[in-house]
Amino acid sequence: MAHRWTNTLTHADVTPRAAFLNRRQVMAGLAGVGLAGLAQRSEAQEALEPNTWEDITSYNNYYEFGTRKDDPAKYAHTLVTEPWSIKIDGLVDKPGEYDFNDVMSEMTVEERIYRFRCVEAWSMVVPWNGFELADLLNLAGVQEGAKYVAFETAYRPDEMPGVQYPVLDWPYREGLRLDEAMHPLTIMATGIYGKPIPKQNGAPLRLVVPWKYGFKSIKSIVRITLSDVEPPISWNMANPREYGFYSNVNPNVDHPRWSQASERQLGSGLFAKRVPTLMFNGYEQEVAGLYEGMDLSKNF
Ligand SMILES: Nc1nc2c(c(=O)[nH]1)N[C@H]1C(S)=C(S)[C@@H](COP(=O)(O)O)O[C@H]1N2
Ligand SMILES: [Mo]
Repeated sequence: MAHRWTNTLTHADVTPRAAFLNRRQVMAGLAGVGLAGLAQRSEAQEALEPNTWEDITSYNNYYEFGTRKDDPAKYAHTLVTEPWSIKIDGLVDKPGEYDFNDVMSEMTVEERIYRFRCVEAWSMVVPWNGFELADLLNLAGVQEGAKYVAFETAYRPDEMPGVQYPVLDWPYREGLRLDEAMHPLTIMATGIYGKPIPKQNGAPLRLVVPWKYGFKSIKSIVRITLSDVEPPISWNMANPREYGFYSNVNPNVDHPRWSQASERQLGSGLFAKRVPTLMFNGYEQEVAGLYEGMDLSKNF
């Protein structure tokens, strides 16, 4: 593991449930203002316990396989992920088709436990395995003048039953500003819980940008293009009033049809707990600087 980020959680950071409950019991027996903050901190820590493999791989959004949450787990097995290559083009020194296995042999894979917040106001905590997108972009050599990175998912009507429906203008497209793409929190995930990432989660590699709504985290990527103009993205093309290019998690900017102030924290239990949504999904300290001086309600 190359380095650790303050908001990069590993299993070691997760408070075991029993220890947490004990501490709470101890605190309940104590009075004092100072302890309230401490109790709150433990609460936040506890909330970062990763979801189960079952949660993460059975409740998915991957519209190329259908729009129900259980469709991807049912149908994504038809996606052929071997061999796989990623076309990297545009403003790069070494454009071309990059074989997935060749890329993997160059990358350092780490575990990153991140909060994952969908624009639909549900969230999970996922223990991803992956490498920094910056490392891949540097492999291709980003040219002076590149300002944005565009991504495309595979479009394969024979393997993707959902693309016969015009839910989106396929292929699924996403984009980031170059500085967002180069940020060390931005990863290409290739695994979950130390296993290869399942097809319903975007095998063999998908983007994860933890401070943005989940739809920015585009799956099964076949193309990455560096350019000097903001690229069109699928959800913004479908509904520009509801989905902006930035889509940073922001409890103060509501979706036109629902509040973003809180979220349902999904768990394998019987019900989901409603918790307040954090600015930049809890990664404010790391990423707020990227948006200094911007009006976040306009650049939503
Ligand atoms: N190609 C593609 N990527 C996609 C989507 C999709 O429909 N197609 N859904 C997005 C949305 S809305 C979310 S919330 C996440 C869900 O990721 P998960 O299923 O791994 O939790 O994937 C994102 N990436
Ligand atoms: Mo989402």
